[in-house]
Amino acid sequence: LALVMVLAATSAFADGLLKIGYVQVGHESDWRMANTQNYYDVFTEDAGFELELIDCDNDHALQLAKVREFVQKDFDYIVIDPIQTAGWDDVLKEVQEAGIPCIIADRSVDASSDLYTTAVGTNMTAEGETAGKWLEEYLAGKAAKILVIEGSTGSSAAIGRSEGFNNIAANHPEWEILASQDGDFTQNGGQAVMEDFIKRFPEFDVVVCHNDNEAYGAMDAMDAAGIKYGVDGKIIISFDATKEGLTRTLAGQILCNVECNPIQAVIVMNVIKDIQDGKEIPKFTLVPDEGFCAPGIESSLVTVMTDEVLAARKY
Ligand code: GZL
Repeated sequence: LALVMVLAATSAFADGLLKIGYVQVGHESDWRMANTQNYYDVFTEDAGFELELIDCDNDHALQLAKVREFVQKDFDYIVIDPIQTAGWDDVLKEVQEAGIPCIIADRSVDASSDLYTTAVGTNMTAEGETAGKWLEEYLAGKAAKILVIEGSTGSSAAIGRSEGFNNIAANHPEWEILASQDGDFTQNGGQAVMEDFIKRFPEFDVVVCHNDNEAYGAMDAMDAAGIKYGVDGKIIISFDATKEGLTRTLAGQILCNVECNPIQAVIVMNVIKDIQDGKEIPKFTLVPDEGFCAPGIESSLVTVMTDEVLAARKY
């Protein structure tokens, strides 16, 4: 039995590759596809890794099950991008008891940071505040009726962006948030919510979309209803600043687009290497991002889009 165990142990490391299990949110948006591709580009065998990435198709229960599977298969590292913030304590304890380092990436969990090794991600509340501050600057005291197409309910991205935007809106009694509804970070979701909003609210000035794909859906709905948007129409604010999102910002269709950088795999890989080298690692590593606005708009807060800015974008 001992010989068998030794052989088994050596076979696990025979190829010398670190086995990384990544439990991914899904494939709901351009941002998500860029994030997934980035992990495949970085965690290669040449770089010393064997990556298994599971697309959990926005199914929280499936995420928990796949993490437990990775524990059974004795992965060297488990990386989790949590669909929702709630419900992670038990499975994180199981990962910890199995002695497997666990990295929370992109979105965050409502669990004690004692339950995982470290986290890597953006500051979603700051992203929401950037959007609010840009609107504050653009409206310059004018009143506004605001509609919000939120991201997936319960996700740290939707929670953070709403919290940040509302932090700024709280200072503006002349702003009226008419409604806020979940568009699930998809183009179809954004279109369905916007169609409902158009029926319910004949008067509105601003549509805040929690990601670019929702913004495209909102534009589809407004096009179908003959509603103009852009510098001479409704103000569309979006998040993610993907290549297509910034193309539409440069075209003046989206007036403000707040980046959330999906290119996070190298940061996660460097954290893993530091753990391998026994280095002290921080509990959180911030992925920096910035904001953009359409040409012709003066702003001290965000970058004004130009052809050069768009050409330099990587995703
Ligand atoms: C944000 C990320 C969000 C993106 C959406 O970090 O989790 O999920 O904003 C994606 O495009 O669906």
